[in-house]
Amino acid sequence: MHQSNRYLSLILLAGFACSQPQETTHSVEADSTASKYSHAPLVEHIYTADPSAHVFEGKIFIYPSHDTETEVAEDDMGSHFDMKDYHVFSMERPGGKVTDHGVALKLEDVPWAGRQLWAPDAAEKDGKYYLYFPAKDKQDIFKIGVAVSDQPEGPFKAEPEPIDGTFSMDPTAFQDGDDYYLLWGGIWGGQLQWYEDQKLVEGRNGPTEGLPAPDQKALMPYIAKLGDSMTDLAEKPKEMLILDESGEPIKAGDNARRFFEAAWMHKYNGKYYLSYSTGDTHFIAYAIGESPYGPFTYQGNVLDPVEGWTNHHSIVEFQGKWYLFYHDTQLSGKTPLRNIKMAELTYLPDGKIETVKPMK
Ligand code: FUB
Repeated sequence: MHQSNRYLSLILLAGFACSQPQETTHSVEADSTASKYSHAPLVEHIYTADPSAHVFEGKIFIYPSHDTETEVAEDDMGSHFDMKDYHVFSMERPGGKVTDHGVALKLEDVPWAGRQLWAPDAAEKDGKYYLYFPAKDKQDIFKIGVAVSDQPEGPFKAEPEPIDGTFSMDPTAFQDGDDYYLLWGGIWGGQLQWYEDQKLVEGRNGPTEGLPAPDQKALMPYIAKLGDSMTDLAEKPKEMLILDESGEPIKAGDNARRFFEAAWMHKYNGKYYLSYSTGDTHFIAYAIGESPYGPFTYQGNVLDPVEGWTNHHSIVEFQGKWYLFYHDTQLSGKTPLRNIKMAELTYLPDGKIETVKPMK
């Protein structure tokens, strides 16, 4: 399709998608042989990013960010990721139709939020669905909110306040039997470096102020058990320690292995896999632990760098196979206008993950 025609269709379809479910078919296998990309975008009618996938009601549901064109200039705080709503997607099977269920939550319907609806995630408990999402509050500080629905696709109703005790962004909900956990955090634009002992240090500014020196322990993600209501934390958040092969915490200057943002957790063969973006080195790395709290030992990469600055993912099991969801910028060539993709994930006999190559 000619680029300007494609752009026009995107605008028209984006407007239409607000009121009508959209359907599109995709392949989980390689993109066409002529393409340099290993996988095709799941949807093309709107820009999507940060896909968090779960199996609810026997289907795969995807909770991504919704990227849109913005006038906001790019900076190291991610101001150009200026998202204003969420759409939820579902598919009955990998390779099948992808349904866009339309707008699930809008910024204007979140009483405490000021701007930037970043990467969300979702959980189900006792037939209710919980959407966990980060947004900057009216003071421009990231907090994590929760919104509730009776259906996996929403619409979701936001709680009036952010979840007490949360800070920074990129929440992930992890279910382990009857226990549910929330993990989160991110440096630079994610503001984690502005906190000491989980308290905001007044006056810290920008992407690097507050970061540890390169030879010091890196900042790590946080985790807390969710309360019975799923809308609060049941305990004080704990740091999730990521160690190197000698049992030493990964250092802040170890940019190819240290935690940056986009934590995800899944369980495979009784072990807890913590995966995350390394940010400025653009990998999705992973580390394995014996408990959801860690400590975790660094293992390698789940996903090599994608086209575009950010890398973000989720991992889910569906009908006995494992899948990686991620994004790149194939449709736009622009960092803030991303598109979600999926790929099959392979475990080696020793429990390691075969690194997914997003480009051929
Ligand atoms: O989509 C906005 C931000 O970009 C996410 O919260 C980060 O993980 C990165 O993907």
